[in-house]
Amino acid sequence: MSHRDEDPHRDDALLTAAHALTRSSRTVVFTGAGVSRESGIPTFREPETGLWARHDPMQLATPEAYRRDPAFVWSWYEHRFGVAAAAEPNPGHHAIAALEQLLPQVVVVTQNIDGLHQRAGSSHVIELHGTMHSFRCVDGRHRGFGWDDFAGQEERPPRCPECGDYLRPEVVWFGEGLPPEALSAAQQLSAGCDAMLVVGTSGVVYPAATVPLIAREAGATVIDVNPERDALAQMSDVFLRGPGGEVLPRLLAAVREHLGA
Ligand code: BJW
Repeated sequence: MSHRDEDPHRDDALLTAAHALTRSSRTVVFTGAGVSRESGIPTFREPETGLWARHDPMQLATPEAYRRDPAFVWSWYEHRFGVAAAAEPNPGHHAIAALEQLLPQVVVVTQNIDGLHQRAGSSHVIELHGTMHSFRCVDGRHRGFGWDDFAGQEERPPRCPECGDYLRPEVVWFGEGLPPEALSAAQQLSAGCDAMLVVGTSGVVYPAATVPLIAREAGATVIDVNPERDALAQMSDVFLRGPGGEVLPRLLAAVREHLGA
């Protein structure tokens, strides 16, 4: 397919994307922080508003940082989890969930930890960077604790109910491996999909960033939705410029129209 780089308000780019989706038997939706931006959750790398514009990732998102100052890192996550828990899925999340009702197989592969795809109704979600809803002790011997498991504790970070060591969120920090089953499922699905819808990621964090590259290499049609034209837009077949909460409902409507649904 020839490369498209067009305003989504011009019908041809949107229709090209909708046609690719309606022809697709296996579709992967690959998302990053941008898909949750319109829910009020900050992204990481955007100038001025991104989390890394105000905080040094090496002081907050590494196992070394947690060892050095667990109370500081915990308080930052507790704040972010509060913001995410109060947030609601936006029209972009809802449009992605609605695609499941229209296309034969849709799997969401997300780098986000906020759980908003699941709350919007997506039923098959692979979380590459973990989740804010689960905690483990620092050496990983005891896993799967929820907020209720330490609700009665005053100490921060809270202690593991099994071994008394500090708990930490089950998220993936820099230098840590991704959950192997999640990564391998994401890579296999990407290698076997017909279309990949990429939404709101800068595509600079590896190995997650290989997901659209694998799909592209395997011959899938890659559609990128982003307000900024970055490197992922360059390698995609169709670039729909704009925020996910605006572009995705329009894309959904075009898919519905094409299917007569
Ligand atoms: C909108 C929008 C709207 C705005 N609508 N869009 C190869 C090359 C180079 C480096 C490496 C490499 N391989 C590994 C590395 C090192 C490192 C890495 O990638 N570094 C690079 C950054 C240089 N990777 C790692 O360390 C990974 N681990 C690893 O490789 O381990 C090896 C190992 C193997 C085996 C055993 C042991 C070790 C781990 C990476 C973990 C990343 N973790 C974080 C934090 C997660 C927890 C938390 O949330 O706190 O994950 S960092 C952060 O970046 C977070 C995100 O998931 C991730 C990606 O960010 P994302 O989603 O792309 O956000 P942004 O802000 O970058 O972009 C937002 C986009 O949205 C922009 O494009 C906007 O324009 C757009 N947007 N509004 C749509 N409304």
